[in-house]
Amino acid sequence: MKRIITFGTFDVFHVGHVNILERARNLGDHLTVGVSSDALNFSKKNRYPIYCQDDRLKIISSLKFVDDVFLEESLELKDIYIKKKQANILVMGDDWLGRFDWVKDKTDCDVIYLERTPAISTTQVIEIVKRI
Ligand code: C2G
Repeated sequence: MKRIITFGTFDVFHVGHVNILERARNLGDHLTVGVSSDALNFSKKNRYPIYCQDDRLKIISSLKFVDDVFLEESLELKDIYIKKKQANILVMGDDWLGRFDWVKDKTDCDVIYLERTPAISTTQVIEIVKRI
């Protein structure tokens, strides 16, 4: 059984999020998703997500190709989460290309970066809605 893990904020959920989660799940038999906490987002972007962490966890856990969710509290704890969840492959979008290669040295987990879905992002959706 091949276990996949991925991470993200998944704020203002959109089709780019669906696509990466679906493709991640298709690489194996089980998909765990680490959903970034509100505090982690604040520390990275200096603002809180539009949707709170409980709502984002609920949305992600309701998807048919997601088997398990948990809160990601730090970007640097990936090796700990991977060992705990017994993941074989870490999947990230290619906006993170190379950023989590260090995980390969600390765990038995492979790291794969998948192409992002073009022309959609949470930031873009927020900007469009602001202008309406
Ligand atoms: N994504 C994508 N295509 C888009 C937008 C996003 O494939 N058009 C992917 C990203 O590459 C990422 C995932 O969807 O793999 C979640 O994206 P974000 O919510 O923007 O996640 P981020 O804030 O980058 O948090 O530990 C890593 C962080 O938790 C990632």
